[in-house]
Amino acid sequence: MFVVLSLLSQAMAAPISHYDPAIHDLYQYDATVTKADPATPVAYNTSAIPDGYDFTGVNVRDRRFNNRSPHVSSSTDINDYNSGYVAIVMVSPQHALVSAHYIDAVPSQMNAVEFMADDGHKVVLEGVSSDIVGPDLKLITFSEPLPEDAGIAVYSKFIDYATLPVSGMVFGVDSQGRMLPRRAVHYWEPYNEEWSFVHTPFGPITDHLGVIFSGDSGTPLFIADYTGQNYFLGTAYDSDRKIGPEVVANINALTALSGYSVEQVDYPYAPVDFDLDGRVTSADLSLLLGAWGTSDETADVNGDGVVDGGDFGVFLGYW
Ligand SMILES: [Ca+2]
Ligand SMILES: [Ca+2]
Repeated sequence: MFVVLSLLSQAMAAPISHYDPAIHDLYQYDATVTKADPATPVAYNTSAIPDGYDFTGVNVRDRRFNNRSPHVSSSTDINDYNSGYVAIVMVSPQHALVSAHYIDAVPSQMNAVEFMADDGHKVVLEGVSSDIVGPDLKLITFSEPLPEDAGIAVYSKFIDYATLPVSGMVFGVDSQGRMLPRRAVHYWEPYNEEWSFVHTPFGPITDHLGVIFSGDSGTPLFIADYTGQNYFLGTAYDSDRKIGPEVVANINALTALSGYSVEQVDYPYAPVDFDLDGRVTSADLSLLLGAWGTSDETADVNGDGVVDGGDFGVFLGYW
C-alpha cells in the first residue's frame, strides 16, 4: 500500500511552471483586470481546481470589492458591493473575521465595508472587537444581519486543524480574488500541536508561484472534503494561522451577543479515502484494487478480514 501511495505522490508532483488564467483562475475574468480596475468575474472556471473539488459556493470576486474602492462608479449596483474580500471571512450573517494587523494598519478601508440588499438598503460596519480573538484575528460586527439576497457566503464551520488529513489540499485566495490550490498538508504533530504544509503537488514556492499566490494579509484558507463541502481553515499571514478550540470559544463569546455561533468540526474524511487527499477518486479505487484479496486493514473497510466485493460495495457508497 505504501509503495503505491509513494508512486501516486510522485505522479501528482507536477509543479506549475507558468501561470495561465485559463487553467489556474477559479473564475473567468474580463481581460482587462488591473490593479486600478479589477474586472468582475464572468464565469466559473471548472478547470481551475483539481477534479473532485467544488468551490462554486465560495463567493470571491475582485479585491477591494465591498469597500467600494475608487474604481467603482455605480452606487446602485448590488454587484458593486456584495463580494468576498481577501482579508475578510463571513462567519455569521452579522459577523466576519478580519486580519488583526490589517484592520489596524488600514482602518480607513475596513471602516468603509458595506453591503447592499436587492432593495437598495445597505448594511454597514458597526464595530470591531477590541480584543484579538485568535492568531492575528479580530471580529467585526455589522449593523444588522446581511439579507439573504446579498449573496455572501458564510463559513460558520471551521475545520479542527488537528484532524486535517496529511496531503489534504488547502486553497487560498490571491490578490485578484482567485481561489487557487495553495498547498498540501505535510504532517500533523499532535503532541506539539504543530502542522506543516508543503507546496505539492504544485511544487515549492518559486518566483512564478510567488506571483500566483500573492494573497494579501489575512488571506482566507479553505479546505474541501470528499462531498465537496468547503470549510474555513484560518487565515494566512506570516506563518499559517490555526483556528483551534480557544479561538472558536472567543469568537462565540462575541457572536453569541447577536444570537449566532460558529462550530469547530473534525475533518469528515471518508473511510475509503485511502490516499487522504479529501476526495474519493479513481486513485482510491486503484489502491483498493491493489489490496484485493489481501487482509490489508486499511482497505478492509467493512472489517471482515479480507479485501473483496464487500469492501467494494462500501467504496461505491462514497463514490
Ligand atoms: Ca482520495
Ligand atoms: Ca472486507
